[in-house]
Amino acid sequence: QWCECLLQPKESEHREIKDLSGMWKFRADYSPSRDKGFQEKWYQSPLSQTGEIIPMPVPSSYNDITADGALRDFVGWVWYETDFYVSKDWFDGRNIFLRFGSAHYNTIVWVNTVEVMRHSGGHLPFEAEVSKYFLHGATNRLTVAVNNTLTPTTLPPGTITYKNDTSRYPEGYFTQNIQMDFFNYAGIHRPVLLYTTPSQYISDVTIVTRFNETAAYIHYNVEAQSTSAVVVTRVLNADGKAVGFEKGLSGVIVLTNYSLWWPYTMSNTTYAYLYTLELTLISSSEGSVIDIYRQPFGIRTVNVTNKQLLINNKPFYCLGLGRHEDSDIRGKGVDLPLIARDYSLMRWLGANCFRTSHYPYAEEIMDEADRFGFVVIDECPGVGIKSNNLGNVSLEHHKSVMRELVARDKNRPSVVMWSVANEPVSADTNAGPYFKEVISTTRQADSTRLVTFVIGPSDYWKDQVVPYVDIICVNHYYAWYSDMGHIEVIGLQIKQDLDMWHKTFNKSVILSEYGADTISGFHSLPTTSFTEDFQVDYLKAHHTVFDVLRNDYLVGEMVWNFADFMTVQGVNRPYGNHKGIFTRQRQPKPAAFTIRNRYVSLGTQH
Ligand code: BDP
Repeated sequence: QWCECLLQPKESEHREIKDLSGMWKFRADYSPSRDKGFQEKWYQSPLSQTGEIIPMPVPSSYNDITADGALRDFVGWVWYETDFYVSKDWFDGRNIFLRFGSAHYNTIVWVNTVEVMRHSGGHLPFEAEVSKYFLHGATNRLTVAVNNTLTPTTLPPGTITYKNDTSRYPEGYFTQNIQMDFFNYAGIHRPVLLYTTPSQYISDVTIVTRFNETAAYIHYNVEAQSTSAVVVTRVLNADGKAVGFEKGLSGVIVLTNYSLWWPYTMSNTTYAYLYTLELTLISSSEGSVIDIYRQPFGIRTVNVTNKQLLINNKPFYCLGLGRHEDSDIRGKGVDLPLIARDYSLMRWLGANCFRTSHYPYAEEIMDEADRFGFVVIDECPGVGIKSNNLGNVSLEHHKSVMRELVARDKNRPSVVMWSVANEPVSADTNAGPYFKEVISTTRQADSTRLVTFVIGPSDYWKDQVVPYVDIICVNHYYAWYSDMGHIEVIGLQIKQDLDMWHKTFNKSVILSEYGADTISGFHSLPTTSFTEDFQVDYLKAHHTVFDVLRNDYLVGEMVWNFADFMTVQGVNRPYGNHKGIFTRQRQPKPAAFTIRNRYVSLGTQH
């Protein structure tokens, strides 16, 4: 019913976009079974006629909008509704796609009471062609039901526990146990768009680039929904000037004069050069233009050796960050001021890399990574996978999520690596065959990038999955989750462990997480855990050992985390995880200056 959404909606002379984002109507289904909305068919009448509604912004998580604790912790179906008009010009036979940037987690969509699509998975787009459901001369009603329940076969996985002892728990009491360290924010998280295409149109393009001393080669492959039309392709440089030309659904455009897409550095102003591939669909009988789509791309390659990560054949050292889509009030909802602020701060830090821990980030975020030259490890929501999550249903879903992720991000120069999971049970004997298949599916979808997963607390001699990856990513919390406060063990323990991962598998290593919870405003001398002073000492102790290892096999370091973020309630989570070098409001802790000093000085050496 829904497609593996390919092209990002873009306006052109032949395409229009109508953004349906705004204040929608909203109702959570608090009935014990959570299915009153389906029994009473809330999609058949205006939501306001079914019961009490509240205003709900789209995009946003719904959890932190109100003062209602039941809504914050809600598990089950919530209902959204909005009304809109469709312009009379749009009833001329063109396609009208209804596209959600993402909704968490299971979604069902009705247009004027007719179900038009369903989607499962929280962080990727989905769409359907819906023109035949729209009314002319009347308002159109869009109804959306979203369910955030995580199960052993969802990504991320979770479980529900029912407490039936009525002497201790109220009737119907249950908890959702999530296997990840971030709040299960839910709702319509990304913009909802209507966009049009002509009835014959360009539906996909894949661009792969390579280069040598004399030329760059732009391989492209277009899919067009047309029986007769031809495609004309032009390469436009960053000034919009045409520098290359080709005809046909696929081909190679050769540029003898070209600029590469380089990662961001403060000292070099020629980073992140972007071209545009302009695709024009032309009617072969009349010669008239039917459709135009413009796809940005960069010329860059990525390779790895046992001791180097190579971008454009030059060693790249990742000065990186683990991140989250997370902020006050809006939760995981797309927020452009926040996105702009985060990039401004990451550039101020001198960072050049981040991982989309622990799920695909909004396209609005990825666009800026392409534009600013941030190198991205693009992670799927495979976070917290345990032994009971390695079955066939999970595997099939995991594979289709990887295909959807590749379909969305395959033309982004920023993305150099796919991460299929964060801290799964990689020593489990079933993890080997499971991840072998997930990784090979990912490679089939895209053979031009590296594939990895991120290792949690695990032993190199037991691991079943590292043999299948291109690069080893390891998370470490020495002197935090073990030997707490003992900074003097960090250098020894990290070196010992990373050396063994490298020696055992003979692959390059990225230290993909290290960090310490730090409550803004806490101080102590001598330093002790949770204080701002300790966080500085803790990070610096890592840097001493990174400086030894980066001359060998270490190809990147990524501090956990860019900013404080919300989690479930827990005895070690005082209003969330506080390992940010910025607060949740994006103001610096002293550690931000420590990282900045380091990244700026290392960045200028490259
Ligand atoms: C790591 C997880 C990350 C957590 C972090 C922590 O990958 O999601 O937030 O630990 O405990 O193991 O802060």
